[in-house]
Amino acid sequence: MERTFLMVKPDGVSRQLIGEIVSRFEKKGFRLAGAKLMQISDELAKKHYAEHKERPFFNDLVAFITSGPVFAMVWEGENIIATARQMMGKTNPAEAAPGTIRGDYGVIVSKNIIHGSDSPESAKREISLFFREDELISYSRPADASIY
Ligand code: RTP
Ligand code: MG
Repeated sequence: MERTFLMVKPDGVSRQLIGEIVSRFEKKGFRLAGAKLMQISDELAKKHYAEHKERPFFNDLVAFITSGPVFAMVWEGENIIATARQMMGKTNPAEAAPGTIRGDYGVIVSKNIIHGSDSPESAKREISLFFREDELISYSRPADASIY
């Protein structure tokens, strides 16, 4: 089963959206494999966003993601990496469709509520940055028989 890394950013935690966001993925039919509220260190933030290190907004991005607690999660399900990105909506909430998380709750690009892995390679890398293997649980639920 495919896994992805999702994270409610400090603005989403502050806006009290953890439950709403978890609920959307749960209702969709995806399965939570691991989760934790955590304060990201400067070092972890720079690793996580390494692909953006030459961008003008990199320092602001690192400062923002370390500015308060985040809710880090691993979810699993068929085609979850691409589907979760669709559920999140476009990077800039101003362009994100209504019905998506960013479209419904975000206003500006630097405070866009949620992070999600953008490819299988990113998912693998990000999951291992944030979680130890023994923090992730594989299990099945009665509902899985109705979802698949
Ligand atoms: P994320 O990595 O957070 O899930 O977001 P994403 O894939 O949709 O967007 P990405 O291109 O990876 O950008 C990472 C985060 O950088 C911030 N950003 N700011 N000021 C700007 O022009 C700008 N552009 C991007 C956003 O918060 C974005 O989520
Ligand atoms: Mg990204």
